[in-house]
Formats: sequence, structure tokens, C-alpha cells
Amino acid sequence: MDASQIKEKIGRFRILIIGRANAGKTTILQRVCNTRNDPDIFNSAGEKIDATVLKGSRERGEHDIENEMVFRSNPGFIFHDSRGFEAGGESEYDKVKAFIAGRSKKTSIKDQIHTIWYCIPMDEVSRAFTQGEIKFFSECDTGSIPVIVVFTKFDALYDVEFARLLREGRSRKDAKALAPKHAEEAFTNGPQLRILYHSKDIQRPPKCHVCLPDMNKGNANCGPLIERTAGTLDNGVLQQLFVSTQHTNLELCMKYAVEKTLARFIASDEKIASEDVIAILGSWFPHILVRL
Ligand SMILES: Nc1nc2c(ncn2[C@@H]2O[C@H](COP(=O)(O)OP(=O)(O)O)[C@@H](O)[C@H]2O)c(=O)[nH]1
Ligand SMILES: [Mg+2]
Repeated sequence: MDASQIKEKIGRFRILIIGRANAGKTTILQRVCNTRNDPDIFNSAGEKIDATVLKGSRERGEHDIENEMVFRSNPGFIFHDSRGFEAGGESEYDKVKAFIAGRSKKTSIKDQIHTIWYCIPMDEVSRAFTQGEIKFFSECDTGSIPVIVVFTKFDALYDVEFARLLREGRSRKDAKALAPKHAEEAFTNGPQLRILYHSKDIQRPPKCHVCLPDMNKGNANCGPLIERTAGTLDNGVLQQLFVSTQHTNLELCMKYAVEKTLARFIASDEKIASEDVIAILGSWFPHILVRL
């Protein structure tokens, strides 16, 4: 299938993002779509919710999981946002579970959820998983939808290590330079990953995780999340849709075009016209490039 056939058949890439309030969800979606603007929000009937009448994200309906959020800068993505399960959030858990189950039953791939990003912020004092998070990863059946845990605000751990290095007598310059590496090491050996992947309570661990620091800064890089997401999709058509929909990482488009498609042509004896090769390789790239 070429890019336009994929878009016609599947439509747009649909992502459910879950996380506590202030976990950094909206910030990530803005980075992924290369914008600082707010998304347009549509209800499940496809009607646009008028943001000029309603103020505040809750009133604007951003946290009704059924609603679709679409950024004008990249309408190829549809996002559903859930506030996660804070203390006593039983009903939100049920809502998320029902939403995932309901969407999984949809016969058209267009209406299904293609990926779940579960955000866990690193700037909270305890840095432990909430009960709701534990419940999600022990009980919630996401079927074939890949779940990626996103440890957001990872720079908060840099700050912790920076302070520790200063206490150990390092200069400010050294402490600043060393903090990220130390933070990553401490995190790799720390309790979060052990619990997530090795605890007997966690029956349904995520496919993988990614750590995102400084998403609120000007030079924010959401590349690792894009790469991981592409890597977890085992449906080739969905993978192609995702890679060609994201506009932030051209290198990834090249990588998939070469590894998944060009390598196959080179290995086969078939004679293929060069314009066909170009068209097929082009289907890994953002639509705008294909049209050029
Ligand atoms: N330090 C830090 N702050 C962040 C990061 N990402 C987002 N923030 C800030 O955290 C706050 C909440 O972010 P937001 O995206 O609105 O969270 P949401 O409620 O989950 O949608 C905002 O003030 C952001 O600027 C990050 O990676 N590091
Ligand atoms: Mg938000």
C-alpha cells in the first residue's frame, strides 16, 4: 500500500495518553506535533467543542477520554487524553478500561487505539507508583495495543543528582555536566523499573519505557518517544502510518524506508522500475514530501 492508500484505509494514527494532572501530557503532544498551540477538541459525534465559550482544560473537555484532540499543525494524529487515576480514581480507571475495551472491539482499524502512552512524572516527592498505576499495569487488558511508559519531567532527577554531587564536593560546573549520566544510572538501577518489569504484582508490564527530560524547553526532543513507538508497532501498515505521520524525525523515516523497504528490493532479483521504488520508499515519509 502506498501512503495515500494507507491513510484512506486506516485514517489517522490514534493515541491514548494517560497520566496524572500535570504529568506533562499536553506538553508532549505539542512537541510531537511541533506546535505551542492548543488542540481542537471534537466530541465523539465529531462536533467541534467551542473553546471560546468554555475556559480551562477540564471545561474544554480535554479530559473526557471519548473526545478527540487534534492539533492543526499535524492533523494526522488523533489523541485521547485521560487524567489518569489519582487517589480514589476508581471511576476513571473503569472509564479508561471500558474505553480501551470498547475501542478494541471496533471492527474498523480506523476507530481502534493504535498506541497508549502512559505518563509517569518524575518530579513528585515520592516518585512511587500510585495505586491507580499499579492497578492499570496489573489488571488492565490492553489486548494488542502497545503500551509505552513515559517517565516525564526526567530533568527533576538531574536536579536531585546535581544537588548530591555538590554535597560530595564537586564544582557546580562538574556537577551540572555529570548529573544527567548519574541520574540515568540511578534510575536504571532504581525501584521504578524493577517494580514495572519484575514485580509479581505487575501482570501486564508495558512493552517498553522512555525517559523524557525538559519537554517544556525550547530545544525539547521527543525523538526517543517517536523511535520507541515506531519500534513497538508490530503491524507493518500501522508502523508505516505512524512513521509517515510524525514530522519531527526525518531520520526515522529514512531508517525505515531503507531497512524495511529498500533492503528488500536489493535482496530480491525482481526488476522494479525506479519510479515504483521512489513511490514505495516515499510512503514512509510525511505526506507533504510524497506530493513534492
Ligand atoms: N521540568 C519540566 N517541566 C515540564 C516538563 N514537561 C512539562 N512540564 C511542565 O509541567 C506543567 C504541566 O504540563 P502539562 O503538559 O500541562 O501537563 P498535563 O496536565 O499532563 O497535560 C507545565 O507547567 C509544563 O511546562 C518537563 O519535561 N520538565
Ligand atoms: Mg493537559
